[in-house]
Amino acid sequence: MIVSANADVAAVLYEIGEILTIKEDRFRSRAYLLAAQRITSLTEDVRKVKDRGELDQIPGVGKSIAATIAEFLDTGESKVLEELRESLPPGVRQLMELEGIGPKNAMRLVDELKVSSIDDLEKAAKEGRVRGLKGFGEKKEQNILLSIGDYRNRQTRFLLGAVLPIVDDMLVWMRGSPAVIRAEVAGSYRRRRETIGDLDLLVASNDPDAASERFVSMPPVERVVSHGATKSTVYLKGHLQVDCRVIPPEAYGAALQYFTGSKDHNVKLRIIGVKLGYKLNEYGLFRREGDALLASEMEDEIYGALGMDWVSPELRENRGEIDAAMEHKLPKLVKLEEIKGDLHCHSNWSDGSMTIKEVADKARSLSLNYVAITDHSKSLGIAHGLDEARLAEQGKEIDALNDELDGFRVLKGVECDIKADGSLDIADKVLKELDFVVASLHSGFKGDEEAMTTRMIKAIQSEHVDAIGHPTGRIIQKRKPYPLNLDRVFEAAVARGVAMEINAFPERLDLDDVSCRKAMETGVAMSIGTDAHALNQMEFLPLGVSVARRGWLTAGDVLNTLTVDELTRRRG
Ligand code: DGT
Ligand code: CA
Ligand code: CA
Ligand code: ZN
Repeated sequence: MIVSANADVAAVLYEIGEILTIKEDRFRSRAYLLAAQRITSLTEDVRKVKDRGELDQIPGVGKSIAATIAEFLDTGESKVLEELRESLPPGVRQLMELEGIGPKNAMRLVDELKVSSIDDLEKAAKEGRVRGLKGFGEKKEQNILLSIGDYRNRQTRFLLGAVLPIVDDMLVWMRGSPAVIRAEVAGSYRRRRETIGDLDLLVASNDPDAASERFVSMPPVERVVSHGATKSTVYLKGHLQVDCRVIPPEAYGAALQYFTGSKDHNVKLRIIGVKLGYKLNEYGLFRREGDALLASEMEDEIYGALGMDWVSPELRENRGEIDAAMEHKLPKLVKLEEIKGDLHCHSNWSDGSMTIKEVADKARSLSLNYVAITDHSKSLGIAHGLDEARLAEQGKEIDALNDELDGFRVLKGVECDIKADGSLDIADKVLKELDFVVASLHSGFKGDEEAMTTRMIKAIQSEHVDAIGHPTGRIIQKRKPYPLNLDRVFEAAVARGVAMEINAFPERLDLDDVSCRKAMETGVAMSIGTDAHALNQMEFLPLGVSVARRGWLTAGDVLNTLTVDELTRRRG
């Protein structure tokens, strides 16, 4: 069974036809609309027709439309359509972003209602002005409002950490169906971007109807937007959109490659394919002459046939990974299994909700060998920050616990506050006795770049710091990083052997992937910490590892891959 491309091709031709109608290019518009109809009613897969070189023999399909179809089948895009879309007034183009609004209706709405944006249209629909238009009515007006809601939700992105558990459940559900051979989520999720626009679920199946049915009947589905045998879209609770594509098993690797993206990575890959005389699309890698299939079932076969090593999804951002893959010089990315401990964790001694014993047990259940208890220090009054005396007391509890534990170590640490002048709020002689000192900024973010950088560097140069916690202070979608000259910070960190943290808390992921890579290239060591304040937050560790991988880090770049002894020796 091969999924037919007919519906996708027809949709492209139809849209071209409609835009040409608006442009009063009657002759061409009729030709495209007619061709769209022909393709829709074609009983054979249009790709087979193309393979035989007989596209222009389909009634109603001439040479230029055949070329448009061939281009779309090869590249997934159409230059004619792109250019036509570009040529429309901005208001019309914006309205076409709405599900169910094509070029013709968009143009009519703009003309007859004098609206020029989605905001205008929403207002008009709410005031009941849309239903009066010929051929619209109350039902269509309601649908427009629904589409506007969906559009708005598409603009919001979800935190990777919030999406991970949803995906786990979804995959368990899908794999529970006998019709499902493989199920994975591609797109930005597979690349582990810090935020996710929508989920792109790919299912391998020989029974697309059953697989699609399974998908739309998932428990958390709130609304089914569209439901077809090969492509369906739903909204989950909280308005997370999921697109599901059902693919024949023999083309699964090609689809996985295509829909993992990023778009920029794929564009570069296709250019390489063209140079080799190949073409690459969501159905496979083919020889341009004669269309012989070179690879499609497994993703690594596609990269292999292009003369490249398989590229980890986290690297697929067109940031040099393709050249590295061609030269067989991709980094051996750090793996979750190589992480031996969590280097930033709170307890109920400060503002955490768990006892140190609970933290240790949880860390063991996550297959870790150690965990650093890094509670807040005294400046953070609201977090019940610890002073020197309470730190000493906590140390005794940790010693006693370590005596009981076998093959696991709780490290004595602190998340020490960096004061306004860059000094630390715990005495040096106390810090000296600890196993792991994280220093963080928690207030006074208003300084300019020079002031903030100087303050940070002073903290790095203090005697007993091991790592700088959440180095830029950003909160995703909520707070920008404070101004810092990271180049200077990284240089100071290298000089003193101080690590920069990858804070794995979903809202933080700080440093981010790009800065992480820059730090690594400067020679900075990185530490990963969950910053857990509750037991389940210790499960954020994989998020930190994802950032590290997106930052091209290897095990050697990450302190958490060291054993306790190696860590202690490093501290000197
Ligand atoms: P997101 O959803 O905004 O977080 O980001 P992505 O990367 O998941 O983007 P999405 O969902 O629009 O598409 C998933 C992947 O599918 C994308 O990374 C590349 C591929 N793709 C989708 N549409 C196109 C297209 O029109 N042309 C090309 N070349 N690739 C596409
Ligand atoms: Ca996506
Ligand atoms: Ca998508
Ligand atoms: Zn902190």
